[in-house]
Amino acid sequence: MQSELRAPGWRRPIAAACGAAWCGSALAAQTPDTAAARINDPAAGWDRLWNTVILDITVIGVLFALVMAWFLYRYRAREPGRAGTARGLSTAAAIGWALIPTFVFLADDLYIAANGWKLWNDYRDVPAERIEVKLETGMYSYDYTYANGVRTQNELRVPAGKAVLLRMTSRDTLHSHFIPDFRVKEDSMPGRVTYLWFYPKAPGEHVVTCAEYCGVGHAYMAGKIIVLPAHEFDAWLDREATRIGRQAHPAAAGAES
Ligand SMILES: [Cu+2]
Repeated sequence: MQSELRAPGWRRPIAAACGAAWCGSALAAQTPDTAAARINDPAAGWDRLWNTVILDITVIGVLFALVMAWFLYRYRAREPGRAGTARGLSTAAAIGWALIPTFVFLADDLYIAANGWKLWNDYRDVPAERIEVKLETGMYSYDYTYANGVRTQNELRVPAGKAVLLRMTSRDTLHSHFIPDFRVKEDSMPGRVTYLWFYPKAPGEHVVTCAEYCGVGHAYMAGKIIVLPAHEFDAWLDREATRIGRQAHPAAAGAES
């Protein structure tokens, strides 16, 4: 099961090389070996990457604007009909002016792309310690089914401190399961199982919303994630299982039959 939820092998060497550029990964070796430490949650990484992109395009944009403004001022027409007298560049200088800025900006783009690739690979590798919930989307609801058969609609309860994997499909058209707080979003579609995972660290409530236009009720297709302390979640799941006449634990169900 784990193998199908890992990035393909051919991407691993590239991801590893990209990882060398990712300064945050150096900290991983110093983190204690707890369940939380073993979960490589890319959520914070997406924020860092977003901030890097915003900083880069701001610096580049301001730099270009200043240079352009200076050129406009410096080489302005001082009298009507006057022709410019600028000297032409040598071939070497012209090639240098074209190539050097290109490679400077390309290097920055590749650095950002490499970090994005590394994060995406982290995200596609689902932690082994997790709970799994099936999700069927439809116009216009999110229908969740837990491993013990408990079902909920538009409300997903999960335990704090455990990775949650959703295996998703759709009964009608394309939908999307977007949880902004956890920085995850994935489409669900008919005839195919897609997945997403997230790592809720603390109790609380989080919005789920559809991010794929799916029909006239799309704007109302929303739900919530309720993160409970682990013992409260277990108690709730057991209660619900009892309520629908099933046993929460397969072993107990086997003992009764
Ligand atoms: Cu939708």
